[in-house]
Amino acid sequence: MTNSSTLYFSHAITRAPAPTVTGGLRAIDQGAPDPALFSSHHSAYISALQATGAEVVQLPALVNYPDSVFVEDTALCLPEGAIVMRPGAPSRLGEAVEMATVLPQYFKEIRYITSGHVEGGDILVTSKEILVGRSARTDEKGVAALREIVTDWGYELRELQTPAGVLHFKTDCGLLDEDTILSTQRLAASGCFADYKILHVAEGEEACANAVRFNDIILFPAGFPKTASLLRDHGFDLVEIPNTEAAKVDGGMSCLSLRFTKYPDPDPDTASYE
Ligand code: CIR
Repeated sequence: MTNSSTLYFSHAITRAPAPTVTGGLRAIDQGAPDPALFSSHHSAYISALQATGAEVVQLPALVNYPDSVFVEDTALCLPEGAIVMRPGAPSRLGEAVEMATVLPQYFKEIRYITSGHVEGGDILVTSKEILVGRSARTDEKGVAALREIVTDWGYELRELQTPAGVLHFKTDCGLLDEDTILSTQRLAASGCFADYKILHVAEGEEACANAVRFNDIILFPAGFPKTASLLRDHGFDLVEIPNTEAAKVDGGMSCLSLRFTKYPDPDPDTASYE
């Protein structure tokens, strides 16, 4: 196993879907998710993470926060430390506060976005840079605050635009390996991935772009056969997870976890994960 912090992880944090997920935010109402079915999909997701050898932290449901199963939006996890986000959706601000109480067990340094708004779904970390899409949830001030922190840690941050009407930058893309990004046509057409190899999701299968590389597998939503075949033809090991319920509240594979490596050594520059 290589030591790439963008592909390989020792840990993931998840949170059980609350029964109140039925009231989760959504752009278009396609009916409420079924909480029991959502829980069974969530269990399949956790099992897939665990099967890679990772330790999965399973936080309890937060009934006061209907969208709290989508933990990705609350923090950005990097080898240097964790950054607590400031979600642009007012109903989700408290989720970040809750996550801030958990992160110190896993990170030696915690920083906070204290002005503007950023949601983790708008951030794609690659081996070269951190891409951040401005969106209805992530604004100029928030990106500036994030830039200050990650620049301090030695990263390049590139600010982009999430396509109009798309919830998050990563709604439309996902990292497959060091150099390859799965993207919708509408996002890739902006030229934002010119330095990467791009695999396009099949026409009509835009909803599967939010796939996640986690150790040697790609977590991929079930029901998108053309794109699944394309990825398998390129040698990727897909684990298909049912996602019908999360999709009703605009959630996908990346949203359901925070992924990181917990370094036994307090200095991430000298620590390694095999
Ligand atoms: C929301 O609108 O905030 C939630 N219903 C869905 C969040 C999905 N999160 C993500 O893409 N990172």
